[in-house]
Amino acid sequence: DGSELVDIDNYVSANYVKPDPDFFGMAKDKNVILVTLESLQSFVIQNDVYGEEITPFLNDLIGDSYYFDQFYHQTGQGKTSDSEFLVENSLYPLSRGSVFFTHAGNELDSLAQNLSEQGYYTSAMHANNKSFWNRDVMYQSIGYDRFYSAADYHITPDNSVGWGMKDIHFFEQSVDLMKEMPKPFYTKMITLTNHHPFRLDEEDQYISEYDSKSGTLNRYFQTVRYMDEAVKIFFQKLKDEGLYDDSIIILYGDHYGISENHNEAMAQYLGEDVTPYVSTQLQRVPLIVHIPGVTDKGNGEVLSKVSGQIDLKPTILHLLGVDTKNSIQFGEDLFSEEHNDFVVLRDGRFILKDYVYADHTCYAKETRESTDPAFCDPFKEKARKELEYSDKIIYGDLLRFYESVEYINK
Ligand code: GP9
Ligand code: MN
Repeated sequence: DGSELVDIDNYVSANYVKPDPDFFGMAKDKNVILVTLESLQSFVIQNDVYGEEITPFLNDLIGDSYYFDQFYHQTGQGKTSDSEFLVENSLYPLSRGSVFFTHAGNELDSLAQNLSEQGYYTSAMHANNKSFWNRDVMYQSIGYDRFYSAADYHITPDNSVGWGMKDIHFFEQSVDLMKEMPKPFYTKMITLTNHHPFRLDEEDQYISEYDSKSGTLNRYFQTVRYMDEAVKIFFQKLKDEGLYDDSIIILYGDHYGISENHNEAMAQYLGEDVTPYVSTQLQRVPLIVHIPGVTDKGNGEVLSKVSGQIDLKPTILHLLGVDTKNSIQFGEDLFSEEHNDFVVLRDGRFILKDYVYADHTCYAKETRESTDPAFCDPFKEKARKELEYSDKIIYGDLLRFYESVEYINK
């Protein structure tokens, strides 16, 4: 009957952070282009392989954007689909499996639905088979007006590699599709080339391979470099086609690309052992919020707020001037002055401003060594509760009862 939702609603309401009036509505009525960058981790940003920049375009773009350098992925086994779930709903994914498969019929209060109510045309764009990750089913619950999948793209052996269409072609064809969309639109694009096992045609290799015992890590830098080139071409095409000025572009990494199986090679690249502390810090993924007319022309800023994918939904809605006070959400607006430096990963690890809790140990960021557990202890219960409440919503399909809970509280 939804009585369980009352407790959760109270918890969420108590944790609501109010938007900064300078940011609220800053991008009102602009198109929203959300770009999911496959397997992109933060450690490659402003970094190099044998002197060659790995992400030259993104490095420049960061200077023209709000860049969040302490932003974490919070995905589990559902990988890309988990990141989509987090961003659309500001709920945690599940500890096992993918919500996209296990609870595809749930009632949601998604970003797409919220934007539809504001008159936006909403869609997802991904040049893969529509049923991968059960997207064709789950996207109906999320409520997109349209899913541009493999069938909507011109895919040939020539413009494909590995998993499917190469990102450069994906971005080019997507801009052509965007031109036809009713305005304003919200679209979520999902790239594909920078995916394990990170294979590229020779002509697409802009930098040389790394040299370690892990072929995966060695090739990863090259496919990241290719994806960077694709994003550069995408921005140019948005400008050429007149879509750039009326849009905001938000790019984020979906999850790690290099698993713990490659710790030895990673240690060689990083020049330090991959301890549980380092491994947790490697779960950072880039978040770049680019707002033409605001952050471009060198007006960017690096924001070191400890945050995660769960924070994106309220952040985006507030930028567009949409209130989220009555939403069931676990994230906090990243531009709010009240945003808390706290993020919970799906496996229960959590990160604070000065501490990292991993492997049942409290680490100090300053020393990168274990420290007095008392620094982490007060947050254990909050981390546990967040995951538990979010799980309850999913398992009980509790958002079905949301309208009535709102009624009870009034
Ligand atoms: C597949 C793509 C990759 O369509 O989203 O999925 P992943 O393996 O990264 O979850
Ligand atoms: Mn992925």
